[in-house]
Amino acid sequence: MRMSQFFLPVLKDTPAEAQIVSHRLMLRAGMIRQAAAGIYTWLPLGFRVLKKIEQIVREEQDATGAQELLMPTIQPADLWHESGRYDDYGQEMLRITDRHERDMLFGPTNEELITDIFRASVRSYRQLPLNLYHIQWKFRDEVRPRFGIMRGREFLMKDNYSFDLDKDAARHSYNKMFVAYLRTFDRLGVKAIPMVADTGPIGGDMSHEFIILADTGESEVYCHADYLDFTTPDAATDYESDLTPIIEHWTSRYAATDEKHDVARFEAEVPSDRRIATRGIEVGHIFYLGSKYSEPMGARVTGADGTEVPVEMGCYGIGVSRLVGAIIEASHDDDGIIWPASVAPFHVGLINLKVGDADCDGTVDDIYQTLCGAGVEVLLDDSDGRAGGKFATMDLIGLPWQMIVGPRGLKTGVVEIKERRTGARQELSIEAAVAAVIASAKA
Ligand code: 5CA
Repeated sequence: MRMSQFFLPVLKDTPAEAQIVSHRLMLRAGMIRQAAAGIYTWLPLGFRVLKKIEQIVREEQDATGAQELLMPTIQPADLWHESGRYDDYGQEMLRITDRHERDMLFGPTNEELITDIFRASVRSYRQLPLNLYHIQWKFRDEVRPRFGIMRGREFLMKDNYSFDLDKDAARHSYNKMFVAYLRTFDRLGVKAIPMVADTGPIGGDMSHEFIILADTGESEVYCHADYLDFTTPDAATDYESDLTPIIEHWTSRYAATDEKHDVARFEAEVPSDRRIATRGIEVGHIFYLGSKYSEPMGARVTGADGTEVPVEMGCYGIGVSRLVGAIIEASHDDDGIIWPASVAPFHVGLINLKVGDADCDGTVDDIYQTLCGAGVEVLLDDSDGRAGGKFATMDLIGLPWQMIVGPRGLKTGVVEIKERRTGARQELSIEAAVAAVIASAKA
């Protein structure tokens, strides 16, 4: 992509309304634009990151055997009367009346709709286990939308729903998602710690929140420092095998959110130099629901012995749009964002220091073609600006690599590459620089 053609409305000044660094950087880097409180447009740079995150989330869901579908954003109120949540949900629910005076709502979550889909076609234990998910916009009319997309009113969520015949099978489905979440967050380049959590308006009697530690997080959290060094289950994990040992390991130390915090246990179980008491960002939340929805909504299945029972359910959410902000909170410096390679909007920023100079233009064009041909995503700064401004913009938008081509270097056949994360710079021949960037993109 050539910057001259790319819609990248970066801001020079720090927007006054943004209280936390990720919100400031997203506005400054031209990733989002507010449409109304808690409602945002995703501009091209931000949208590329959102799509990358979504794709990693999808791949790790699919690896468990879960199937993707797409439910609508607008739901009929009738289903929510059946579960009893229409009245319980309160003012967070955006209620809509259509032209026929029918009560509708913009979905804040999808337990009712998925249970309705399930009960319409599944009757027998032979059709279980079943695991369905979608990645869809939600609306919650939050009292205090804040921190940009971090606590939005409209936000993108991956929500998965599991259906099993009995508690043991439901526990296995829960464990699968637990492992998939560890893998997902690891691939996104962040450390998310599973913590015992409160179930809130979703319900059920067991849940874990996946929390990224950050001072700017909204939740108060307490955990053992050992979690920071735990190893993530690898890609070869067999989801049909017994996952209990992995879950036992990952729940072997104290980790709880504020609502579930037990000071006495924390002090007894965690040595004082290993205690982490800080704030965190909730990027995922998994729930064992039991029959909370299947019972009132009549989602029943017949077991092998012919008896009919309400299906055992679980639900599993990931805040896809929140993750964009959470990753920035975890990975930035004074100059801007530092994207983990897996979610970076482009892999390399190619800077032409002297647009109009035949040698620079020709070399930059050749490098651009070679990198694109090798499947590397390149943002080519072909603008006519000053070098300082170009460097500042590249640092701000945080691509993992920069390749800088200027007339002075070209006299001796060299260009410079810079790794954004470390700031390390190297002068290399054009071929070596191109090879290094291609190798880093394949790593
Ligand atoms: N139905 C369940 C999961 S399938 C559910 O709705 N769970 S939740 O309420 O915990 O939300 C799931 C995830 O969505 C949260 O962990 C969080 O990462 C994200 N999320 C929740 N509210 C917001 C919000 N207002 N803005 C951005 N992300 C949010």
